[in-house]
Amino acid sequence: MNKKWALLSSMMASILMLAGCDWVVFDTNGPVAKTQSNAILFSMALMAAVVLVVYVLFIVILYKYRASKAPKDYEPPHMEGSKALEITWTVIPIIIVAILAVVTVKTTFEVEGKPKGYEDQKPLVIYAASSNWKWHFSYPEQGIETVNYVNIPTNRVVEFRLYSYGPITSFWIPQLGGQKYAMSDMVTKLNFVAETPASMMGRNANFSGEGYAHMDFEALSMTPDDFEEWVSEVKANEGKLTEEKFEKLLDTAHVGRQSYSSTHLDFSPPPEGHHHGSEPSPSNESDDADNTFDEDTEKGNTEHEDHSNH
Ligand SMILES: [Cu+2]
Repeated sequence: MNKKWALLSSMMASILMLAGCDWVVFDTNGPVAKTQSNAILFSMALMAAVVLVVYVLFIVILYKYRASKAPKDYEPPHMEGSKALEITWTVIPIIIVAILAVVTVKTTFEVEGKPKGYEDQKPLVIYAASSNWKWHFSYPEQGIETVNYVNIPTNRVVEFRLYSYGPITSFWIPQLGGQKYAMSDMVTKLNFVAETPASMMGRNANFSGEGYAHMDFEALSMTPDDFEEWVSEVKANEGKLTEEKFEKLLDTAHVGRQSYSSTHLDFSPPPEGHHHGSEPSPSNESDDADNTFDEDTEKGNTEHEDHSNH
């Protein structure tokens, strides 16, 4: 009776636990999340197959070598150094690990590139910066900025450029794809496409301090028309984000949603191009270096990759 109860309650517990999860990683919206979700499912299937083989062998061997009616002094023939067996249990794990490695590397390169089917589209750039304990979203193309929510058009590549005004955080919208670190000293990039309009959960996935748990936001994908309409509404109705306002915002721990009709990118540029890396000491900063920086900015030459000489 006791055993039955134990079994029943453990079954109930797992059912409740499974019902409590919303499986958001597998509830994909767009090609990047789909690729990652497929890689996870494939790995789990392969591992399940290994577990299945082990359990079948376990049962077969338990049965085959159970206590028998053989005489007490019976000793089975001694086997040593079976080449066939040793090759088998060395080669099989190598094959399994090789398959997992190939799939993982292929997936990693695939999700780092332009999303499948959207290769020749110009991405919509959105800077996503974290500060204690908020997310700032700047749309340089549209000239608007939001706090703690991000709206994106569907069927358009969105290039999130991540950085932080504080400790390292991790930017994660599970339904769009995997997470990446946002750091104070360099910009990291994530390319996503949302294919259906949806309200998605986004959050900081890296413990960064006491307010970390509150660093969640809504990522709302909407049709391109709705997106354009929202952009013009923000431009028409919201105030400009001044340097003073932005500094005050950075210092405020918890804020709700905010919208502005300008971005902080001009007076507080992201750590990319010549803005990345540690601040040089003032004595090292010659006039010449300043001129180089200005020229680069004029050419729109702000990509990290373009700076090979520093
Ligand atoms: Cu660089």
